Order: sequence, then structure tokens, then C-alpha cells
Amino acid sequence: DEHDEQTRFDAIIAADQRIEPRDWMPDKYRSSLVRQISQHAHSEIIGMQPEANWITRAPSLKRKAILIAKVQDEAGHGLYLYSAAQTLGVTREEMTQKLIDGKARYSSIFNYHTPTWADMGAIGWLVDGAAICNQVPLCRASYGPYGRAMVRICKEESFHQRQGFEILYELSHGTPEQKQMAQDAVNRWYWPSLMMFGPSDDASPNSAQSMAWKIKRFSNDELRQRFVGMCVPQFEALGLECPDKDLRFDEETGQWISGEIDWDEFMAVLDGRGPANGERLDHRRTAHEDGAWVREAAAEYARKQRERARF
Ligand code: FAQ
Repeated sequence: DEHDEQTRFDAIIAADQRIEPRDWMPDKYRSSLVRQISQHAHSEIIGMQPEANWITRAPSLKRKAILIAKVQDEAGHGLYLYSAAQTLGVTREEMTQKLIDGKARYSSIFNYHTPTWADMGAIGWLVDGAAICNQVPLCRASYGPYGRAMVRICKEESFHQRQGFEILYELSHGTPEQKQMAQDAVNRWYWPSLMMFGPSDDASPNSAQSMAWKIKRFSNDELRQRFVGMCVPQFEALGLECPDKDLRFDEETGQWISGEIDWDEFMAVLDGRGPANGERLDHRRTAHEDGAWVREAAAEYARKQRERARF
């Protein structure tokens, strides 16, 4: 009965083993996973837009090829993650519909503009860097399909992070104008990348339960602080300045402590009032509508194949 199922579920979690799609799970565990995984998938799909903006204008053929590969990886991540969410009983159509109706969340970070080539460097270095820091612990998430998807995704994110760092390194060791362009891009993306980790722990309603279920392994603030500490020596290697003027090293804990995050800006972006929220959704909706004939053709092809197989 239900009680035995719950006991078995609790034992699997306590033993650090995995819950698989056919296993019994509490309804709230299921719905929280659908929430997090679908948001994550949407983030990857919407996240293609800021960088796709530069594919046609990449400064060389080599840079263009690399950028296309990166954006294609993001599409792949979105597809793995939609598949992982589907194992929990939601359909791809439901998730997509929620996204284009503006009823689903995706990461705040993708609601900012990319005015210069250096933004490609800043996204790779900071946004993929933050994503790795947040997602490596998710490789051990208690839900099997999610954890396994994360392993490959994190490997690809590592390549993305290095290509971003390399773009910035080249710019920051170029002409004074190029160096300034790199600094400006980093100034634009630094604070929003810290917001990717979510609200502070005292304002994070899902954290405690997600940690008890071993979906999350560390709190939002713990991961954010770890990321800040990782960035410090990398700023130095790049020869760029951290835009956080209050950043300080705490001798007692051996940690870098950042200045105050602008939570009003974060809430505004979550509320749909970020610099690019409207255009991101419009673009996604148009792409979905323009792709209708492809989906119809694929469905019709599949139907014909099934019919043929019957004879
Ligand atoms: N943006 O109670 P918590 C990428 C929402 S990386 C928007 O702390 P939780 C790679 C949160 O959903 C980006 N919403 O929630 C890439 C919740 O709302 P809800 C994607 C945010 O789940 C790189 C409410 O606030 N990565 O795509 C944000 O315990 C370059 C309260 O928050 C992931 O999704 C935010 N920043 O912790 C692609 C990682 N923060 O659902 C292209 C997986 C919070 O109750 C180019 N997700 N919210 O309506 C997670 O680790 C977690 O879900 C957190 C939030 C840490 C994001």
C-alpha cells in the first residue's frame, strides 16, 4: 500500500540510490521535478537566442563554426531535458504550450541583450560557468533520468565555458578598444550570472524540500558563493576587473563574499519585465508556428510508416 511505497521511496533516497520512472514516488516529488526539469529545458531552448544573434556576424569562419556547434548543443540539451521530464508523465506538447503562452519559467539570464561580439565571450565564461557550478551537483540528483542527462550536459558546458574564456582572453589581450569591449560585456553579464543561482536561501521556497529529496545537493547561496570564488582568479588571468566593488575575502571562512545583489532587478525579470522578455517569447512563438508544417509532415510520415508495417 501507499505507506509501504513511501517507506521504500524514503529508503532509496536515504541510501543515495536512484528513483527511476516506473518506481512509485510522492506526487509532490514528481511535480517538483517536472517544474525544475521543464524550466531547465525551456532555458536551454530560449538560451539559444542571445547567441544565435551573432552567428551571421561572427568575426571568422572558425568562430562561426564554434558558435553554431555551441548553439546546437543547447538545442540538444533542451531535447534531453524534455525527454527526462516526459518520463514523469507530461507531454512535450503541454510543456511547449505553457512556454509559448508565457506561463512557464525559464532562466532569468536569457532576458538580456547581446549587443557586441564580446557578449559571446561573457556568456560562455560566466553563464556557462555558472551553469556548470549549479549543474555538476545535479549529476547526483536522486531522479535517474535527470541525473544522467546532466552528466553529458555538463561535459558539453565545459567546452562552452572554455570557448567563452578564450574569446574574452583574446579580446582582453588585443587593442585597448577590444579590451574595453570585453570589460563592458563582463560588466553586463556578471550580476545577472549570479542571479542564475536563484533567490537567496531565506527567500527560496523550494530549496529545503528539494534538498531533502536529494534533487538539489547545495543551497542557492552556497553554489553562488562557490562560483564567485572560482571567478576571482579567472578575472585576474583575463586582466579584467570584477564589477563588484564590495567583493571581499573573508579570512575566517576562506571565502569570497560578494556585495549586495539587486533583487528588485531579479524579481522584475522573473515578472516578465526584463530587457528582452517580450522578444524572446515572441521569437519562440513565431518559430513554433513556422515549424507547424514540419511537425505535421513528420506525424504524417510516421502514420504512413505504421500503416505500411501493418501489411
Ligand atoms: N530565473 O525556490 P527556488 C542553461 C524561480 S543554465 C528564473 O530557489 P529552486 C545553460 C524558481 O523556479 C540555466 N526563475 O527554486 C545555458 C522558483 O519558481 P517556481 C538553467 C528562477 O527550483 C548556458 C522561484 O524562483 N539552469 O540553461 C531563477 O529550488 C548558455 C523560487 O526559487 C537550470 O534550470 C532564475 N534565475 O531553485 C544555455 C538549472 N531562480 O518554480 C544556453 C536547474 C529561481 O516555484 C546558453 N535548476 N527561479 O515557480 C535549478 O538548479 C533550480 O531550479 C534553481 C532554482 C537553482 C534555478
